[in-house]
Amino acid sequence: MVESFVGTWKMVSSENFDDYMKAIGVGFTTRQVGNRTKPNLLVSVDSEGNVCLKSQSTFKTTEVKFKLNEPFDETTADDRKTKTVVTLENGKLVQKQSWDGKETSIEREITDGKLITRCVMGEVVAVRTYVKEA
Ligand code: DKA
Repeated sequence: MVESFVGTWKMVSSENFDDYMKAIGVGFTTRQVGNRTKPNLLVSVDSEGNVCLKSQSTFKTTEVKFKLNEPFDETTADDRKTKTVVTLENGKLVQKQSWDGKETSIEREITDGKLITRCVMGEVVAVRTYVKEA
């Protein structure tokens, strides 16, 4: 259920994110900022099933609103214009972004009360861990 993701999450660790950003084509300057930034992720869902993922940081705040399984247009923090669809697969919230013939996925799951985010581009995987804010 998407409800288990609802709340405010604070990033506490990030592994291999520079390689992931390189793999999706993020330039040097934005990667420098991306590597230093510790975003908060706000997840909410309304009574009609509209899900909102808001990533807040000193670098940039981005927000997407969508219904599960329904494709939508997304502008990412690094300014890619993607066709995105989010699905729920065995408890994992899977955000697939397609642009310029490429595809990446951002997979989120709750493990031991933490929100684990895996950013996958081909063989390259970054793992970012978020904990719930009190
Ligand atoms: C996350 O939610 C991962 C978000 C992936 C963003 C990719 C582009 C970042 C460019 C600074 O932690």
